[in-house]
Amino acid sequence: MTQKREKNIYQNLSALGWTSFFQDQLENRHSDRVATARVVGVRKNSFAISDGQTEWLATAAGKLQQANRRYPVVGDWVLVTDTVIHEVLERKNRLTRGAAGGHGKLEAVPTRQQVIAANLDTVFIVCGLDRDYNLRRIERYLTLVYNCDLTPAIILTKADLQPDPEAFVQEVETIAFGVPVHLVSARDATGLVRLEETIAPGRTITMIGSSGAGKSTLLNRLYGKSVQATNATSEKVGKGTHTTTSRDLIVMPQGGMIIDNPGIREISFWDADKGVESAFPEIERLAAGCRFSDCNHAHEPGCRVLQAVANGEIAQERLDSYHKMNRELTYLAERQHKSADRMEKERWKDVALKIKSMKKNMKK
Ligand SMILES: Nc1nc2c(ncn2[C@@H]2O[C@H](COP(=O)(O)OP(=O)(O)OP(=O)(O)O)[C@@H](O)[C@H]2O)c(=O)[nH]1
Ligand SMILES: [Mg+2]
Ligand SMILES: [Zn+2]
Repeated sequence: MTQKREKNIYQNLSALGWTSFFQDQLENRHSDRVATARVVGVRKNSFAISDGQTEWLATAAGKLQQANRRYPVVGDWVLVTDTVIHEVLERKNRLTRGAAGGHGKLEAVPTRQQVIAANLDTVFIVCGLDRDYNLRRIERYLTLVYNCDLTPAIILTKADLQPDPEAFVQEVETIAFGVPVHLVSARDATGLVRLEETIAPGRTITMIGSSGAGKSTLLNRLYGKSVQATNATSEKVGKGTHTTTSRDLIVMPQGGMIIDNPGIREISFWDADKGVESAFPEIERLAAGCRFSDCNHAHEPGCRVLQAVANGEIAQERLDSYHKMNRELTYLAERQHKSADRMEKERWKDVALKIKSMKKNMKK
């Protein structure tokens, strides 16, 4: 490849978020036949991929189905030959959730992970200021995002539906320490200019939230024309039908990228990396003042957290939510640990059987 052509290619890629983190993974692996592209759409059996100039459809090589291989998700950087993806580069980060779980019950823990999107700079937690608005749900989304070690921003949309939308911002700020809260409307353009400033070139945002929250409408509004289908909230369930059914990465005219996702029904966790600690910093801070260092803030004497609930510094619902998510994550970690243990045991059983049969064969 000529140096000039190579330079052009990487300029196009960097507009799509390509950085040295990915470039370094290509060391000593140069081949003219292999192209680098980003997954910008996930369809049933194929992927839309882009190199910043052209977009085309590709399929994943069969070997990527193996359990120990990364399977492409939206936002991934991949190596392709023509229309076959044969490698997914290491991810800078990823947003995951538990899949195939039950309905929020402890015993129905998710059994596998679902990677929603990869290589993200910010996660927009989108919440409509209609029936969608729910402080506890926002807390749960925050915990999900922090569990994946990602950076959240809260987008309160449909501001036009409320006579005093600022009151919602204030309430959300009491549970979202240091997290930017944006009040927007796709109807009357409230807050759009400020929100646009966060869509910087080369940066990737992903939007999560309930179905009908207004994610796609907001994206269209920011884009300046309709690029994603939207739909009226379903009257029957009040939660909206799933209008967006695939995950798409849209390159915005502002230069950044936004990934639109289908609405989430059940917010199940999978990764468990300090999510609760980060989502409930004020409780963690107070806990340092409890008499016992292993205080559970349930009924222990000298508990600073319970004292804060009693005198109104912290809402009882907030503490309940803290306890609930902690229990869930502990249970999840135990389950994951157990299944890892079981897999290890099965692997050794396999090895032992092989040795046994080898010995038998040697005796023959
Ligand atoms: N009044 C008002 N309605 C809005 C606003 N944004 C979205 N809506 C309406 O909310 C409904 C749902 O919007 P969508 O953008 O399709 O919601 P979504 O979050 O993409 O939903 P899924 O794709 O199912 O996850 C539509 O009827 C929109 O017109 C807003 O700012 N104000
Ligand atoms: Mg949508
Ligand atoms: Zn305590």
